[in-house]
Amino acid sequence: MRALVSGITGQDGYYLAKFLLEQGYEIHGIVRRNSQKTYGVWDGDEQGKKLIHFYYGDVTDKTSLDSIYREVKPNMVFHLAAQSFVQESWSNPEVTYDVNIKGTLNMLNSFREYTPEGKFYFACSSEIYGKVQDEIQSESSRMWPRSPYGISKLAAFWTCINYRESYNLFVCNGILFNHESPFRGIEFVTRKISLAAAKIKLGLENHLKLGNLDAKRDWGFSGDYVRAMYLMLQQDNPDDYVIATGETHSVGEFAEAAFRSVGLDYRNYVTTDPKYIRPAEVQYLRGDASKARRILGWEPKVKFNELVKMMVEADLGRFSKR
Ligand code: G4F
Repeated sequence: MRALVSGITGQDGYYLAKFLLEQGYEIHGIVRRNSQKTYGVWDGDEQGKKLIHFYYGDVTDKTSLDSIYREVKPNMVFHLAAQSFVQESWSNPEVTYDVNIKGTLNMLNSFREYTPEGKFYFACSSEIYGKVQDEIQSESSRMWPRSPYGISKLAAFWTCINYRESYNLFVCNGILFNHESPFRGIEFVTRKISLAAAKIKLGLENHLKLGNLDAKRDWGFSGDYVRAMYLMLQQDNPDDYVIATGETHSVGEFAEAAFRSVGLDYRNYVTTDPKYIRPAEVQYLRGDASKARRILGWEPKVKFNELVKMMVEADLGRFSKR
């Protein structure tokens, strides 16, 4: 079995490829050419990197995708590449729309042209619920995105459904709620906090500036969520699934737990800075993954406190070695 993964250099691409390798898959990943020849998370795993077939390409460049699809002829496509930072999407809405909407359309068109018998997974997001209308959000909840990022994911979500219905393709949307790990980018709040808690503990820094401490998220572990992506493509029929833990915590609670795990009180170190407040906030997310539980047999394994601890310990390890 051959899997093609866009966004392979990020957190989810890394966990997904590791998981698929264990299942005996051959992994082909699309990487954007850059002058430093960096491979994201894989640069910390030279052994793992050797097992992946990398191709230079860009989801906004259909010509590059066509030649990759022609060469790889994947049985499964996992389209994870995105401009994934919500805050950035207000500064760069056009890039966000190009990468997230046009990029998805390009991936689907190449898929349709070269491997229509294959299976396609799209990394959609709980940001599509935005100004939530239900206490707990499921596949049938009303969608009300609050950022250019959320809008782009909603447009791509409907594009995937439309391709499934119009051309009878096996295309699934994973509506993933926030999922984190020690490989999370440092611009996201959980990693920003785990890094700061570790550095403050080691005496390398003395404070942390955050934005909205009251925003609530349903945070799970990326390593658990990539299993759900795989399971969606093992079914007989394509469908859309919410993937979430069902628990919600505030940013302040995350900071509290992270600092507590190194014996510190976050209130002595965390201040708020208006620079990190968003023009329109998604105040609350909590997902209902009962459909994924029922049909895919999927369960998250890592609990909130374990996730926080895992991230802080990894950052302590990284910085105490220096
Ligand atoms: O960590 P965040 O930047 O993640 P956000 O915006 O929820 O988006 C992530 O999850 C989505 C799934 O729901 C993905 F689709 C998306 O690609 C990404 O992975 O921010 C989380 C919350 C927000 O409410 C934000 O306002 O944390 C709040 N926050 C408070 N202070 C902060 C900060 N966020 C960041 N990034 N930095 C802060 O200093």
